[in-house]
Amino acid sequence: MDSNLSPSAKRVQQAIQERGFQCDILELSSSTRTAQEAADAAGCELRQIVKSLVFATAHTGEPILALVSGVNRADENLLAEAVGQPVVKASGEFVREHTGFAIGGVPPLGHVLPLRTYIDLDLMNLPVLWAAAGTPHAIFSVTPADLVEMTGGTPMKIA
Ligand code: 5CA
Repeated sequence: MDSNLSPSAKRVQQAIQERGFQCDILELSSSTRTAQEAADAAGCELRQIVKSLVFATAHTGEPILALVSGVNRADENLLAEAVGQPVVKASGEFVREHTGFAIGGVPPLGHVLPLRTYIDLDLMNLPVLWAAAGTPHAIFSVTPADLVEMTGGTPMKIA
């Protein structure tokens, strides 16, 4: 384990390792807060960035995680169909409470409790992806297949 990582990035590294994967987390001085900044920092295309977007179910207030390509917008109607009730974009406070991370660094796994997760199909045919690793300065690369396995997410048309 890289002991120079910040505590939030370490939690992500731990979660990745607990699922039997080995990913190197890059903690950078440059910002990776937005998808475009993350793409610039990784030297990849915007579509290879995994946005980890949190929604709340309208009736039951359950957190839902949508992993969406950097070039796409999550379609709340498609998400609602999958979930079985309407969903609304979560507030920063809700995101922090249910993931343990602040907006701009929310990772696809390693949350307070595992979140029901859906994965944008457009991510699935790319060779490699980059996702946030717990802070607005940390990212890691992962293949689509490994992302599915480590998050337990369902690949689906959600954008
Ligand atoms: N680190 C980058 C690239 S991986 C990142 O986290 N990008 S992101 O797109 O997944 O996270 C930023 C997202 O947080 C935005 O797309 C937006 O959906 C959400 N967001 C930004 N500000 C707020 C806010 N005030 N309340 C709720 N959600 C917000």
